[in-house]
Amino acid sequence: DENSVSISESSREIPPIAHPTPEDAFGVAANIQYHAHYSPHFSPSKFEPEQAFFSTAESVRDTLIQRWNETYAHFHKVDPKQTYYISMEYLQGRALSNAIGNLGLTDAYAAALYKLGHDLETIVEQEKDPALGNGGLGRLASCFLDSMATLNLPAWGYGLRYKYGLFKQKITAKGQEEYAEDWLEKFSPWEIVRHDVVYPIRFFGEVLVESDGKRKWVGGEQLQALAYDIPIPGYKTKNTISLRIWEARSPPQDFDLYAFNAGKHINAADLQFKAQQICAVLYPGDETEEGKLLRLKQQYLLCSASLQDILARFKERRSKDKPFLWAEFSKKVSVQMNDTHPTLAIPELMRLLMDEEGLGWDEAWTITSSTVAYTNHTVLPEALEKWSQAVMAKLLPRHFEIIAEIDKQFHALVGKIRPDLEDKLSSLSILDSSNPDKPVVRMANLCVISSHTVNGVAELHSDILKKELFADFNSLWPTKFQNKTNGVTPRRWLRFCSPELSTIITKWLRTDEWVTNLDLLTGLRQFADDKQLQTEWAAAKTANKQRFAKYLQDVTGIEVDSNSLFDIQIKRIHEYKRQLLNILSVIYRYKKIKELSKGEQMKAVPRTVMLGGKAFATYAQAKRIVKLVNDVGQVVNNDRDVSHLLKVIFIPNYNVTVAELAIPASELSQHISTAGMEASGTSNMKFALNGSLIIGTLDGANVEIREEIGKNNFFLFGARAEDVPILRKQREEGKFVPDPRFEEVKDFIRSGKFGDYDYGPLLESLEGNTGYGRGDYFLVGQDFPSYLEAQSKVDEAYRNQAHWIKMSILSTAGSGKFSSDRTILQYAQEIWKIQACPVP
Ligand code: B1H
Repeated sequence: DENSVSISESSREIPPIAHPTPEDAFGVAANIQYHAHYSPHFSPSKFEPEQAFFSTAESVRDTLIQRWNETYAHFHKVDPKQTYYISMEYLQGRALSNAIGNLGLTDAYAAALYKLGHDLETIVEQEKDPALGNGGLGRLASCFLDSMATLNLPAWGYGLRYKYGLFKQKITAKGQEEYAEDWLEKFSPWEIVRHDVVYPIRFFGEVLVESDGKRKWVGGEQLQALAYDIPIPGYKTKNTISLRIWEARSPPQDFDLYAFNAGKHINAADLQFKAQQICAVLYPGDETEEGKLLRLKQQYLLCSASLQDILARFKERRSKDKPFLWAEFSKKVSVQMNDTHPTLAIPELMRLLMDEEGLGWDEAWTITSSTVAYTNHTVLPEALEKWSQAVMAKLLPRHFEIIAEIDKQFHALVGKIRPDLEDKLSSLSILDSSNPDKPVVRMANLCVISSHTVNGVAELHSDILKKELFADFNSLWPTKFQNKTNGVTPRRWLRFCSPELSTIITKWLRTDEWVTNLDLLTGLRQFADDKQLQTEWAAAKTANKQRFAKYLQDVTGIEVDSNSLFDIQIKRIHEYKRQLLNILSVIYRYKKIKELSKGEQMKAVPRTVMLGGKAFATYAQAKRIVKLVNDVGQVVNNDRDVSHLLKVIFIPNYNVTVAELAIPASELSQHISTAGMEASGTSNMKFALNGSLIIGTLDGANVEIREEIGKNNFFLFGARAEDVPILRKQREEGKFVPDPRFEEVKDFIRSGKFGDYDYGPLLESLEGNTGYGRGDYFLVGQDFPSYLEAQSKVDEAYRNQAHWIKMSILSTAGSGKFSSDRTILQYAQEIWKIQACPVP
């Protein structure tokens, strides 16, 4: 009859998955159209750039999912030792052009979009830049993921799925204003929600001691962490790894239907609301107790969900044929903590092994301490995390117990093997109760004590860790400390952001292998004097300058002369990074230009000074610096006597996308932190790689960059790290005699030339001990004269364009060391002990 279905024998045959991996323009276009029709997010009548972006991204995603699955299955089969990189921050930047570039499908997608009436460039610009991080530390994590995938390493990232990333910065007459950045407003095409990957997360509650002495954490609030995967494709490899980000939610059954029906709508959704708050924003201001608690909740959610996931995968990979031994754990798993923010991974792993898996303390400790490693990214005392013991004990009572026990055993160990260090214990211990009003947990000490390896991020920084910050730990465990100089991915930061320069490099090196073997760039050295290369190089730089000038005109309305020297400082606004030193010298330059005769003006080098960066919303001094830069720009750019020789532009809303435009256009970049304070810096590497010369101090990775590209190609100035404490002391003692030019500039600001905004607090911070600030703690006055001299050398050098271009070529040629592929390979070999596992 009509309703019966006839099933033949052959209907049991399983068809292959009809997966759409189109590689030619026609197939790609068909696939994009498929998504436009059958994965609709908009009304069907529209196929404008925005719709085209989402359909294109979904088409790319098909290929990424395919490769992600194959990679996961391959890792599962081979069961290699795997690294998990845990970070509170990632700054991924836009994904579309990077993904099709890594897949080698850029031309196919460009041609496909052309068929559909669009151009790739416009489509790429539709994508939001997800800013799930603050600055260098977050961008480093993203460069590392790119290198892990490209090197075929069995490695994954874990992070948090903040609803709102770092704020959007707008500049108004008042200075910086912050607006929420809703990167998920229209959903992200790159994340794949895993409804089956959900873990319970507990807060508060209490610890019960059971009859056998076992401890059990019960009660409190119970939430869940839900996994979202962002596929990370390697360059020219099938391997596609994962950035798994967690979202907090309340357990579904927790929606109190009875309360809701009884009209108590808000009560019913209480836990849902609490869960939403946890992942609402990146680093909520932690001035208040509420804010601090939220940040600790975020850190714990990240660590607990990630460790539960890691344990589940460890078990899953050996449940079939192999009997499973916990002692094997650290031969299969390595965990890297990106600064102290994920420190709770340590007590959480201990808790899971003891309370959930039934291991004893000693066994759990051996496993934990041979699994976790810690990267330190700063020596600034205010950035070294300390949590109130009371807050920790309340939110995470079991973890606080475990931390106290680790501390106790550490004390016993020191007593046993290094009694000479016992009088240092007050500074080495994890729990610091020296201030009875505010006992704290020192997260860095917990990390150093529990990790098998601790590393700094540049030679100088790692030396400071060994000789100063962690000197006593270093004497206790000298082999624990390592250096891993940071790096950046050459894919995003040269190959894709400057196709013009890339083409020239490939042509002269006769290979594009430099994209995965950046040391090959040294091959450019032999051509540095070649007129033909110089001409091509200059043309590429000019094209990049023009592109950026157009962008600046669009966002600021200011017209930029593409023939002027492009001088750029882009990074978070912080006193130690000394944007103030930069703008004070710009003011000096402005004054001097005004004093020149017409004839002298003809000889001056025209410059466009650009600064960009976000100031933390509650960092008043940083916000004053932003305001000053903008006020100086207003005056200088509207002064017809000088504006042909000097422009000052504040680049608004600095982020990864802006960096990709600015760095290739830069000719001079500023990395001018007080020596000893910038752990590494990573934009310095991106600029050097793009042939932008550096004016800088001997700080962080500048030291190594200067070594690699040659002293003559680096504009050096300023005090050395070892002299900084002495100079500060002299300053305190009133022995510092300021340069008259420094006084002249401050007076000029005081005169009201740049408006009536109160710059008092900013200027006072530059004085000796005036009460405000720390008496020019950052040594702006000290370094001002040598900075001006270095700037004059820049002008002089720029007058000889052929020589400048040669230096620019040598800068790129010497940047091979700063590939994150090199960095990650060192982590893999020297810390993680993992090997490549390429998908066949
Ligand atoms: C770096 C941070 C950082 N170091 C605290 N430390 C944060 C500290 O919001 N917080 O609480 C956020 C970030 N970030 C940077 O790491 C260094 O300053 C750079 O010099 C370095 O290049 C970068 C990557 O290693």
